[in-house]
Amino acid sequence: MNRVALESTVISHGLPYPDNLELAREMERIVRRRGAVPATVGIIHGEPIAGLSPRQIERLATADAPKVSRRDLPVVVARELDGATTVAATMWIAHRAGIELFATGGIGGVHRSRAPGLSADVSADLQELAQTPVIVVCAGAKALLDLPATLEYLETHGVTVIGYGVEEFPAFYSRSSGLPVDLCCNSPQEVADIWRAKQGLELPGGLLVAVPVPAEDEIPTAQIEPFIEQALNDAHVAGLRSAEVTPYLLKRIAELTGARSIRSNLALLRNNANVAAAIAVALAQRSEE
Ligand code: PSU
Ligand code: MN
Repeated sequence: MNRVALESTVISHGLPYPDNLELAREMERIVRRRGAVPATVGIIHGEPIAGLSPRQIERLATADAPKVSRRDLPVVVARELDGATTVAATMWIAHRAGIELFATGGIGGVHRSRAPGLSADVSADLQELAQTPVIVVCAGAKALLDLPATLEYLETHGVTVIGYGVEEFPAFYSRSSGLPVDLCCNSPQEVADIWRAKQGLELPGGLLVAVPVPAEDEIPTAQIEPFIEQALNDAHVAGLRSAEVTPYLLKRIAELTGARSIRSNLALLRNNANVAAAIAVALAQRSEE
């Protein structure tokens, strides 16, 4: 089955309306055009759904749905609430629905630590990659995170990190981070081979495919870094904790960088939908052989 999961936290919390709704629809169109089947994931009235209807997508794009990561799943289900799923929660729901591919923008990671003695804020996305068998296609992770620590965490937990056409881990708005990936794949078939090998070995967990933002929409590191510093400082001053941190930082960076960061964000999401769909099609062909 060549289905591709798409997440909903990016719709509800990652992009402003109406860009978010337009993008959610466009990612589905891109996946279809490539010959795969889109399944936008979210929670409606306490029901986890892999394959939201257009009306349900519109609802998550316009209503103030809470951000739902793994630990929040039982709460929104018990209380019959709507929820916008993070990478972690989307992976879990996608896997239960039998979906192997998932396209997103940026994954969560290990945050840069702000104060000595304060324990690190580590996204549940990383732990999910360690245990749930889904291929996650992303543009790396934002440089507001501690990228070296994020990659170390993935290594410790046995998650192979593939650079799609690149040798360096991309940093979301920027194509490079100075940090090497585990290997470079240049085609969807190569990724499919590694996935099938992983399954053959019965290794648990997912695979991370990092695709750099298209060159024309890149914001180079030197240009984005001052804004990241500013956003981190503001978050520190505001005293944010836990699940509030990432949405706050994303919103603040978008405010500070304006239309340019949104354009970059939209471009990489579309690109990732394309790559994920191509891998889904390659996997389906392998299964037929
Ligand atoms: N990074 C981005 N855009 C996003 C997110 C992260 O550049 O939209 C969202 C994703 O849904 C991701 C979540 O799974 O934030 C991570 O949140 P936390 O760090 O609280 O685990
Ligand atoms: Mn966190």
